[in-house]
Amino acid sequence: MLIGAGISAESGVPTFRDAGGLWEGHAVDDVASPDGFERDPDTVLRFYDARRRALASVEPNAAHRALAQLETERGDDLLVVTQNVDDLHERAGSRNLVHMHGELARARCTACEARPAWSADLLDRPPCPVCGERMLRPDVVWFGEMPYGLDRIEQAVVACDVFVSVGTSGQVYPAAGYAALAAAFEARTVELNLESSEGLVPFDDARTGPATVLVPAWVD
Ligand code: BJW
Repeated sequence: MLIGAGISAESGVPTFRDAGGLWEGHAVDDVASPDGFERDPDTVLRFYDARRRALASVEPNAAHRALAQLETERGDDLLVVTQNVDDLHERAGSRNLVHMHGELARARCTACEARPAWSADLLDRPPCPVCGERMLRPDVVWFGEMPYGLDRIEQAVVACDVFVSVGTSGQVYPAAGYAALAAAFEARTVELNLESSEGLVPFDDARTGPATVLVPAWVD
């Protein structure tokens, strides 16, 4: 399953590109690129500190819970690949999970590459618990950076029987290419989204509606 921001929208986590989304008030390059961080680290750290704090007041929804339930039935046959940096899948109970664009709950040290839990607001520049340098940044994947877990993800995509895309606009690569890759390896492809995305190839089955309705129905 490939997951995007749409699955967490009904929990109150804003998407990126929808009306009212996160990118509406920000130039993407300012807050989601290594150059933006170099130019103005405080603005970027404030943006991620605020998003991390906001996570404390949201809860997993029926779509996250349905996927966690599916994992209890299917075990390792189900891999959830999320582009989201929130922790709502874990809080719902999913364990077989890849956060390909990183996690708000972690920081990354640009001095020693440690990925400690994000225990204080980064704007205060806490020292890295491993090397002591004050070089922590959000552990998220910005444009131009390599996403996490690509080998594991690609192995799963080419081997799966069914590829399901949930709540992603399909505009960001390499994730946006996975449905076409799965189709090339003869998987059945399914999209569950509020509005159809315009992918590289059409999905075999495209269902439109809110994730909290579509995902539990699909799992049943
Ligand atoms: C609902 C709903 C409800 C709403 N129910 N649904 C090939 C071609 C062209 C360019 C490239 C290419 N390959 C690489 C690139 C460059 C670049 C890229 O893709 N650029 C494009 C903009 C063109 N990619 C990269 O730089 C990536 N790295 C990379 O490629 O490394 C080299 C490499 C080479 C070869 C192989 C592999 C790698 C890195 C991308 C990093 C993306 N980072 C961000 C920020 C993360 C940190 C943060 O959270 O701040 O990730 S950008 C942002 O977009 C975030 C998201 O994960 C990502 C995807 O967004 P998503 O989830 O799709 O959200 P939205 O808002 O776009 O859509 C919401 C959807 O929900 C909509 O469809 C709604 O309908 C739906 N929805 N409510 C169900 N209730």
